[in-house]
Amino acid sequence: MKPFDSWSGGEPPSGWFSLPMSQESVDFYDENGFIVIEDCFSAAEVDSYLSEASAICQGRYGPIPGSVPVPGESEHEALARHLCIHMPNKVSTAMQQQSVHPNIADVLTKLIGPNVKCMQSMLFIKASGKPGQAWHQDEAYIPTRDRSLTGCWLALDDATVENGCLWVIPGSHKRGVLWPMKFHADERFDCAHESYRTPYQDEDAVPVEVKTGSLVIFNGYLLHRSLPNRSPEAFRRSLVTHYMSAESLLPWMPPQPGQSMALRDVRDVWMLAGEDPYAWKGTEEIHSVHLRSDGKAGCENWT
Ligand SMILES: O=C(O)CCC(=O)C(=O)O
Repeated sequence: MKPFDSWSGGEPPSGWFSLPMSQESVDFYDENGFIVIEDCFSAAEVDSYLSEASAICQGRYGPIPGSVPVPGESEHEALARHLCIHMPNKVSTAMQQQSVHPNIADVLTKLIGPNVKCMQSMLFIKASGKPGQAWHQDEAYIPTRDRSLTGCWLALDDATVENGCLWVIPGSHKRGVLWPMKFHADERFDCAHESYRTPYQDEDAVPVEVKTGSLVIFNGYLLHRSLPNRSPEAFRRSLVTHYMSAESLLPWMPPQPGQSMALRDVRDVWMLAGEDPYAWKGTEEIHSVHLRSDGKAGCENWT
């Protein structure tokens, strides 16, 4: 399998991959840090997640802190008020079930190992004019210790360069280096911080244009970003879930006083596949559904 940048013709690959996972797709992932599985979810499944997205944005599953419903607003207007909702699985049974879908299990048990747990979901609505997210590595947000963090990005609409698809730097996961992050003032991007001091240029990136129902799978060390939605009216909706090996502890938050940093293990997790070697610890409900800011308010510098 050749690395992405040695494909001839300068065109993005047209075929991507499909289920069941082939050795070729595993090799492509190892080399490039991402793969696309086309038709991973059916049209009916995608429609059900879109209905759930509307219900969540309209407040039909209860209030989302920071989201204020406008009396009489249309479904379109309710959606358009939101850039990204974190942890929609905490209020939507369908989205919780999506996070443990057998097709995701089929893919991730081949990429991560037999025992895989999930710790996060995010629903991007990204209406026309809404910003993208600057260059980053997901591992800088979710530390997994063994570098097993893997993102699964499900396209609920066709994702194009115009409406703000993902861009990735193929192979940027391979060094295993976590680059520093800082606040940025770039209006193209939301509040999330930006990786810097990396050895890569914007020109090294490729767009990941995918059809509805495709799943983009990417390594937690892969540098990726998205640009604003420049289409006149289309949404660019996606459902993103994050996974890691169940053997690895998840030090996502600082330890309590008296707790060891080395043994810190956030247990707001659920199993995708296999066995949880730490099942004896039980699980906890820490996170709840919440909004991501689409502006710069509250952003601070950190490295
Ligand atoms: O979908 C986007 O616009 C950004 C998603 C992303 O960067 C992520 O899920 O880590």
